[in-house]
Amino acid sequence: MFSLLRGLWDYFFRREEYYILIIGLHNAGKTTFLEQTKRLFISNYNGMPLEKITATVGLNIATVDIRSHRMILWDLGGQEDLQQLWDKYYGECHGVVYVVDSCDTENLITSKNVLIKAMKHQDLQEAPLLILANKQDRQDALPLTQLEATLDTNSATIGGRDCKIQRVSALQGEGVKEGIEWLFNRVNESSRRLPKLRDND
Ligand code: G3D
Repeated sequence: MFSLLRGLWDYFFRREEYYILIIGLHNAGKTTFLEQTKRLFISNYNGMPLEKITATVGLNIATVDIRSHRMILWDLGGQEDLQQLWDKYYGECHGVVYVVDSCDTENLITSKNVLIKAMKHQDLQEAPLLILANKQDRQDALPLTQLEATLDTNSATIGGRDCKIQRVSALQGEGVKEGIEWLFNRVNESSRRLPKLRDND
C-alpha cells in the first residue's frame, strides 16, 4: 500500500531531472547555444540580446522542461584553466553537448583532443554525446563531412556511446531544437544513470 501511494505521489508531484554539460573550447558558441535553447524551450522567456553575451568565467545554468521532464543545462567556461574544473561535474551528468567552432580550423585538432580527453573520463563512460558543428551560418564554416573526418569519432576515441554530430548556427537558432530533442531522447532512454527526482514546483 505504501509503495502504491509513494508511486502515485511521485507520478503527480515529482519530476525527473537530467543534467547536461555544455563544454568545448572558449569562443565556440556554448553560451549562445544555451541562450537559444532557453528561447526555444522556455515560454515567455525574455532573452538577453545575443550580442551582449560575455565570456563565461564560472558557469551559466538553464532549466528547460521537455515532455514533463526537466533538463538542467550547465554551460562551463572553456578557457584552458577552466577546463580543469569540468570533471567536477562529470559525476552528476546524464549527457554532454560538445560545441565546436566550425570556422576555427586552427584549433580544430585541439578541440578534438579536448573532446577525447573528456570522453575518456570514467564518469562520462557511455554518456550520450551531442557534438555541435557550430557557426554554420558563416561562409568560412567547414562542411559537416570535413568536420566529421577530422574529429573522427569512433569507439576507440569516444567509447561505445550514442553520438550525433549536428550542424547548427547557435546565433540564428538553426539546428538547436533538433539537437536538444535528440539528446533528451537519448538520456531519457538510457539506463546508464537514473534521473534525479525532484518535487514539482
Ligand atoms: P563560448 O560560450 O563558447 O565562449 P559564445 O562562446 O557563446 O560567447 O560565443 C563566442 C562568439 O561566437 C560570439 O561573438 C558569438 O556571437 C559568436 N557565435 C556563437 N555562435 C555563433 C554562430 O552560430 N554563428 C556565428 N556567426 N557566430 C556565433 P563575439 O563577436 O561576441 O565574440
